[in-house]
Amino acid sequence: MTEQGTLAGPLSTSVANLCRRLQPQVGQATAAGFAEVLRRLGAPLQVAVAGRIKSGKSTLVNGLIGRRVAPTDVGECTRLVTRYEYGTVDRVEVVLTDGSTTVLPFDADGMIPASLGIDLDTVSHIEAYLTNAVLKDMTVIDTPGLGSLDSASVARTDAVLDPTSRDAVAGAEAVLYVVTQSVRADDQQALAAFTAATASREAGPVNAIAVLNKADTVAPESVAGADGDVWRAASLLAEAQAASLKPKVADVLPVIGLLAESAESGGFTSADADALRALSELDDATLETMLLAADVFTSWDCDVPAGTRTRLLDRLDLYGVRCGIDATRAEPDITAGDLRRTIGDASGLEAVRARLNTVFAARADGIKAAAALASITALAHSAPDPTERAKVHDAIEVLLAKPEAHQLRVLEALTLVTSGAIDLADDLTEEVLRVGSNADVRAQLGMPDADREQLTTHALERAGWWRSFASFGATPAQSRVAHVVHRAYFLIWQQLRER
Ligand SMILES: Nc1nc2c(ncn2[C@@H]2O[C@H](COP(=O)(O)OP(=O)(O)OP(=O)(O)O)[C@@H](O)[C@H]2O)c(=O)[nH]1
Ligand SMILES: [Mg+2]
Repeated sequence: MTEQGTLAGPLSTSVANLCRRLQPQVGQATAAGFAEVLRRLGAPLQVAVAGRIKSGKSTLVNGLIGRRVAPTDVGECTRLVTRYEYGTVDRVEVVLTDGSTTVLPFDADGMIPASLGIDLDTVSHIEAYLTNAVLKDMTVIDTPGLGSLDSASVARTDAVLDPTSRDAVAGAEAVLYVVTQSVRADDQQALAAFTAATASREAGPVNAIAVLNKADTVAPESVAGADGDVWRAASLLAEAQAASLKPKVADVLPVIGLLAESAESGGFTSADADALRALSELDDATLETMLLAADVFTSWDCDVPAGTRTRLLDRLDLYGVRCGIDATRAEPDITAGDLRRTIGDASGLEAVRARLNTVFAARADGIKAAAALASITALAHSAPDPTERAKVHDAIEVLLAKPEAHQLRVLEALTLVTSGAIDLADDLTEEVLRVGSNADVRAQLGMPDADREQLTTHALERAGWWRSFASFGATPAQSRVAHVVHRAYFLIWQQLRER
């Protein structure tokens, strides 16, 4: 296969050029290795969705892809890793442990069948190729629930991730970690295990953001300062979780995966909109009673058929039903399409998408290039001909001296800081993460509204501060990071002046 897609940035381009230039000058085996490196460099970023059992991973995956394709809730597929990749025709393959593949038909609803009809012990994972555009930018890897409810196995971090999942997520370059209301000790362990399983890869540091899923089920009275508002309660809770998961993850964002799935995948139909309209015409007292609990909602005597109400509950749950009714009451002529958009907005998915784009897009170039360079180094190492080895090593040396290679040092610094290997004051840790995790200069400097002169002055000032911290105030380990941050600010300053 030849390389596909576009390269992630200047560093990946330099690495790709290196491969292409050297390819005709090396032996067959090394040249074939280069071809594989080129293919991976051009492939979309590999994002694994991980989290505890039944935290809503697959539902969220459907929301992100914009299609209800991943089986949720029941079925054996929730125990398998599924990779969702971009393809020109929809196709699902089961990959067996012996490396062979079998094509799997979609079920009647266009989903991956919940049951495969194949002995699960012989199955490695599932590959789904879909035409959905989102997958052009990232391959999404849905994983089985991490952790176990019994504390004995939870105690052993290794047991959190079974060997099959470990292999299939080993290629992950970024992680979307799904938590629910309470971040428990085993959540922390699962994340640590996941980080260990992926960080041992050449790809280097794992880039993780977390979502507080099922935000609709947060009881507002359980959160101080929420004023009875579910979304505010979830946001406050997510903030507290961010503090406890830091610096392992960049952020914790509240999200309602179920509403995202229903709004994005066409699960919410005009029949559902009609049902919400009928319910919105009920008197307040009846409605409040019905919305108390799921079984009351479906069993209460009312004109909307019970089956329709069950369907609404499946798609929206009580919180989503209330959102829909509120929107319909506020605007009685609202179209089904606008109602669907309102429900989509209430899911919080847009903020998750935006964050995925900033965190992962900012680092994709470095992540991809680091993995490629590690592979190239390994290829050179195993090349039989010493002149060939020297040629590749020289080319890598030249590449590492280029300004764009600075990203690799930034990634390394981020790994040191996020893994806790280096102790830095909280505000400095935050600053390193901000500079290293954003693509946009204003976001890197934390000055969204500043003009160019203010940005230039600030970048220069921080460059100076980090340089003197590197020389005077720091331990040797801190000093390494400080040099990298100093250089990052210097490059920002240079870039601002050149514009
Ligand atoms: N109320 C509510 N329910 C949700 C939400 N997201 C998922 N669910 C429900 O939670 C259940 C589990 O969802 P899944 O997406 O299958 O969870 P999972 O993490 O993939 O589960 P496993 O793969 O088995 O570990 C389903 O019944 C979903 O409908 C949400 O945001 N709100
Ligand atoms: Mg699942």
